[in-house]
Amino acid sequence: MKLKSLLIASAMMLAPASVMAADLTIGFSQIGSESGWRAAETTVTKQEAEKRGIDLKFADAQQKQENQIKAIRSFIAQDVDAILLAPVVATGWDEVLEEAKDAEIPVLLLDRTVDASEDLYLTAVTSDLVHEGEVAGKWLVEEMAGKPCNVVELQGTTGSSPAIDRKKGFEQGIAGHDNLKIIRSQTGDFTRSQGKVVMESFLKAEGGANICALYAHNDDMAVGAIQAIKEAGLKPGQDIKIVSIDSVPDIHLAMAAGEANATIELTPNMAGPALDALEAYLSSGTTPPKWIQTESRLYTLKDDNQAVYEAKKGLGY
Ligand code: GZL
Repeated sequence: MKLKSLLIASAMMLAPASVMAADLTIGFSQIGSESGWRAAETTVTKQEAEKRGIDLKFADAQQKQENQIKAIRSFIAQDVDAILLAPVVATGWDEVLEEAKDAEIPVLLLDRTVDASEDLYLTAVTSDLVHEGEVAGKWLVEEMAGKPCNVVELQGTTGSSPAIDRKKGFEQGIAGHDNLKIIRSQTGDFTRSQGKVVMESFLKAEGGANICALYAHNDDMAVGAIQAIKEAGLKPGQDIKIVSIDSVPDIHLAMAAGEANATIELTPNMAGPALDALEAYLSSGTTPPKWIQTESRLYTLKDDNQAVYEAKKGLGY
């Protein structure tokens, strides 16, 4: 543990638990607000920091990696005690993470990973993104029960770890089931608007009758695609089956109406486990595992989706 962390640790060990985190100033470089899930993650992160009396410096990168790098450099200049980073893409972080390491400022990754040496971050709090894609694929295998099905795929942000891993997982999930064929796959950048635009292009290119299912890397793109499917005169959830990921309120509203079929839940609370790990590291030198995995669960039409919608709608999405 570096001198700076040692000094914080000794100060925190002398402080009563109630003020342990109160002295911390933490920088949070957030990707932006591209989806309902992202908005919820921001809300929950601010709540988790407030609960701990942490002074959170928030920076919205508007989906741009250069803005995240600028924010991290600003946090280093302010000599914050730690940095939370939700990395928009997986590559291009080595230099700025080295700068944070040289400044003895621990970096904790939220909801996405980076292609960089593990010694450049304290821990990554994410779901198993490959597993999420696999669950979606296996759901479709069961749903189609051997019947032929042409699948179109709305990928997340190009170069992001969820887009890479959810695509890989879905392909693993349908492997060996030749009745399922991915006929179109393109990024919708995790947004509703792009999800609608790209689904319109799929429908134009293929014709609705040739598309049996949509796999969207997040619910927001699926909600946008539902609009496109309706405008094409087709019934989403029936003419075209829809499976996506996040479990935001609006996908449960669509499922309650039979307009979507399945979603895999991603918790927006990545910050809670991250801040717990940070406090243990700073107060008693407990080094966390490099990966803290959050749980995922599948929701289908068998669930009470109206009740799930009601339960989730006030949670910052
Ligand atoms: C996945 C997360 C993704 C969400 C999207 O861990 O990074 O980013 O699934 C969000 O809704 O845009």
